[in-house]
Amino acid sequence: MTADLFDDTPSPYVTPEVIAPGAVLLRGFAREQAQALLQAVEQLIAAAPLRHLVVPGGHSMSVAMSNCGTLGWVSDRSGYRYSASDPLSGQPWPAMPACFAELALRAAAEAGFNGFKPNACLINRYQPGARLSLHQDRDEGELSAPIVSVSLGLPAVFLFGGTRRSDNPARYRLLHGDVAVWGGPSRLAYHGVAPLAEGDHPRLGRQRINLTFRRAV
Ligand SMILES: O=C(O)CCC(=O)C(=O)O
Ligand SMILES: [Mn+2]
Repeated sequence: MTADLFDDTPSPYVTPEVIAPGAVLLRGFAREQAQALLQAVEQLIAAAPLRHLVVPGGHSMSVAMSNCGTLGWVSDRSGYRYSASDPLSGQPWPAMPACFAELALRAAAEAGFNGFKPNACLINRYQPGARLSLHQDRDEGELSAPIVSVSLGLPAVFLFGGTRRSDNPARYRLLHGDVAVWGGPSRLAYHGVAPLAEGDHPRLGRQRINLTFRRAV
């Protein structure tokens, strides 16, 4: 059996694991779709390349990002916001592939949030050492919709705390095909990703790809 076949074994998904009110891990939920998702990611980042955004403080993020959908999350020295076009090209972001929207809708429903129609998908690429410090996703305007977050490639340690920055976050190991969903009372929970450990994933090598689906206005 080749490493690649092993990587695409059928989903071991069983049931949601509740990590906080309104927040669940769906372990293995996206495993069967992973290959299709990654093929789509390759096309998307050929059209709208991954880039290290600058934050208002002036430093570049260690995570490289791109977007698809009608709106994309961007950052520069003036702040964070959603933009209908890619600042690199001035062109609209690539459309959200049907397989992305379908997976996000199903994952949200599995977590108890019916009718999720994301219009923004942030594509995050982590290489070893890259991290995302504790933050809230609060640039969306539309806070009644959940966040759906899909992990592909190398394992990561996901930090998930409460709605106050001082709440000590719990740590969860997220693997290829795992999906996290948070909304309702956890919609503004602080979360982040610890520095990515070295590794060699059979499909993605030294990378982790995260797809974060949101309803932005
Ligand atoms: O990479 C992850 O698992 C989380 C990404 C995230 O929190 C974000 O993009 O806002
Ligand atoms: Mn986030």
